[in-house]
Amino acid sequence: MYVNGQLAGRHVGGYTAFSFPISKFLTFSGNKPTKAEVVVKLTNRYNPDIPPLTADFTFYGGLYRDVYLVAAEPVHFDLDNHASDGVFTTTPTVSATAAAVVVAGTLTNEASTTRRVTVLTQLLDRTGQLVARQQTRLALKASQTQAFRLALPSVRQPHLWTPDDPYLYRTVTQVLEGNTPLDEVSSPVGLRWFRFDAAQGFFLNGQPLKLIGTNRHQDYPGLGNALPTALAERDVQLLKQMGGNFLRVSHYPHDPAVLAACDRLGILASVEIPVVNAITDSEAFFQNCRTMQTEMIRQNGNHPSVIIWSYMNEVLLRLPTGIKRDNEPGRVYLRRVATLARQLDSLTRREDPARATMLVCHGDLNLYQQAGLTAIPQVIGWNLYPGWYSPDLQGFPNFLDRHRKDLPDKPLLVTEYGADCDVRLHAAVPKRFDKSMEYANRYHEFYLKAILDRPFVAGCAVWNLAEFNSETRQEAVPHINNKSLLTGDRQPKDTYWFYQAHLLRTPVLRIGSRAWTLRAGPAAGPDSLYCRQPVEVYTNQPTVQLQLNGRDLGTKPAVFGVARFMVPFGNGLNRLRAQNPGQTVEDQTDIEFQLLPARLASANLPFAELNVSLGDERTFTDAQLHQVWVPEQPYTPGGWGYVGGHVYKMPSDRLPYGSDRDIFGTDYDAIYETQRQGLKQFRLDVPDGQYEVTLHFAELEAAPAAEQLAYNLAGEKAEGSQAAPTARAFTVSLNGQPILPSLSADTYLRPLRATSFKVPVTARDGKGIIIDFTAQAGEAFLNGLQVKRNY
Ligand code: GCB
Repeated sequence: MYVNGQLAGRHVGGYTAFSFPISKFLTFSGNKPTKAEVVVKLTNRYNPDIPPLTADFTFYGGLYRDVYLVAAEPVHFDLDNHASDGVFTTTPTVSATAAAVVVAGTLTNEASTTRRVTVLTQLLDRTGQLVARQQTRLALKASQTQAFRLALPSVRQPHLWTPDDPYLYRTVTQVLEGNTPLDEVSSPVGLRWFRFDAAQGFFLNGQPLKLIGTNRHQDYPGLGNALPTALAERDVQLLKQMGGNFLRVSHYPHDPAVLAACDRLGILASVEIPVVNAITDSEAFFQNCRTMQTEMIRQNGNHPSVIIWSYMNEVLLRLPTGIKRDNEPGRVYLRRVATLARQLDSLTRREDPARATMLVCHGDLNLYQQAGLTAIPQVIGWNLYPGWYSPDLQGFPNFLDRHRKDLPDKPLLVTEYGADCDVRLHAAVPKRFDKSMEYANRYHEFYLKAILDRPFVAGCAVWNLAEFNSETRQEAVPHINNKSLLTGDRQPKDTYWFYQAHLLRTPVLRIGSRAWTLRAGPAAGPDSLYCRQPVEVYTNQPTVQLQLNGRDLGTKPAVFGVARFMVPFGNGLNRLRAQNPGQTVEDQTDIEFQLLPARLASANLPFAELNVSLGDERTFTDAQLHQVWVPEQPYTPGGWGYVGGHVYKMPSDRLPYGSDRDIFGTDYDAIYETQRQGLKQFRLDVPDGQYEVTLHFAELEAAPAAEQLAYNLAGEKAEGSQAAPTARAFTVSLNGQPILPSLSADTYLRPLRATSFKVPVTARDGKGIIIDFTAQAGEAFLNGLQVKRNY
């Protein structure tokens, strides 16, 4: 930062506050400073000495939090202590009958004469009544700084702070010269005590309390990291409304408004510095980590919501190039990581003995043990994704039980778990990595049960509260990580209601599918006028009764918070109403259903449009265009479907079908990421009339030339190999007319790029629409097909 052209100070790191004294750069007219120019220069260029080095979130830049100009009297509380308040309130002992409150800090005299002052601390209750006070007199010589420590008289019968009753006292600490206040700092005070127990979990104020909540990133669509504080506070409120009591502030300290909201709303919090995936073995990196940890603690330590300081996230996930867990450089690297962890852990315990230290690991227990990391912190956090990144959900409880056995003295938190959830995608038979809402629902049901069944698990934090930007991700929505309970614009997914049903004690009854109110599906049979699809109701009531357009669909028991119904949806508006038998709580939602005729020439249900995602098992709802894409099906006479071919599957053990590569030139990646290869025909036995056919293609089998990422802040190239485009050529004809005579890499099929063609067609003589695919080289393919009847 420069003031009037002179360097005032430098700060390293993008997630903690910094402050610089600027008085000496100012010019004065009398005792008023004349106009000054303050210039802040920032860079987010990759620097191996500054964490984070890599991570699954976008490293934005700029000054994105509040900036203050602080004007102080010559005698003031310390302004140069790592951008902290300079005054620290602690509660060394708290019980149900008495609480000790201590206020400590440093006073500075920048005047040229000795000043005699009083430092006075008052503890006030929520209504502003004085509870206790303490003061001390100090004489500060010119340019002297002096520490003070004021132990307030014990608070009798304290009103304890809990998630249900987050009662806040506050300290107001003043420097007075005679009766004139020169400076004042206040802090929230929550009187509570806690402990972690390896066998029994977490205790608050002597009572067991399962910590359940989420992680959060500071991210919002269209704003990046530059969130107004109101949005940061809203996130904490949404967590509270879900019934959560825990927030892992990941993977770096957030705006102070977040912890202030946690204090007010009764959310316990863990905060960490951004050491993610790997370290650099340099003194500068180690020093920067220590400074960040110190800044984090001093800037946030006054928040009673904080119970954990953490300092590494999955630090062994990405071993640097050439380093293997069992070679000599690997052993050296692991020792250095452990050295850094020990430094940060003991620094934290020194700085703040009242909070627990935590190190967060990915699910490779052997590796963290081998490195000696599991022995260092007071609590171990595990980020566990069995059933997502690895095949079997059962791996999750197995891992927890293994921790209990192998590390019997170490308290544990499940610091992350989650599954991608794209609210546009729905699967009748959900599969791992299909990104459907239904798979995420199953995943969370399984995980929460395993967590609740194990008292030794102190708590858990879902990854993540809301969707967030991650530039290098290539998913159904590229650059977005959607393992979350809320969409980017903070609309609840079904999983949010699921947790609410488990966590709130007030009656909860919510029809799920809030993000799936536009649906489509085929009629159950040639003369049928309905299609059965699932609807889930999230509740803490024993049973749920559901009505469809006023008609009773029966009563179902809620099993682990969910009552499941198969609803016969008719074409058009379907009003669902759910209630508990006592009718004390109810919910209602409208679902618009586009019923597709089983027989396309049906007079009862005239054909209007069909949108098909080939090689896909999911439906895709496009809220913007008000269209629903249905999964492919084989052709049957009278109906529609493909003839021949097979589902494309990228060589990956995770994806059940399709690809997860970013498809360029479209926002409909999910449609273009799946395809049917080798198909011969697509037929629709539509009645005679005038139609419009749109065919969608994207070559999935070759990687594109590396494209520069929009936020390529690390200077890395886009991921992916430079494989040559697949040799393929095919023609497409429509009702016997060649419409696309030469589709190949030389014409339109550029790798991972969306291409579509819209063609008018007349169906006549009862022959419907027949699209023929003829391969000259390789296999023909089709990703999506839309057919609309014009008249
Ligand atoms: C993790 C990381 C987190 C990622 C998450 C994911 O383990 O700690 O930063 O975003 O997994 O979605 O893969």
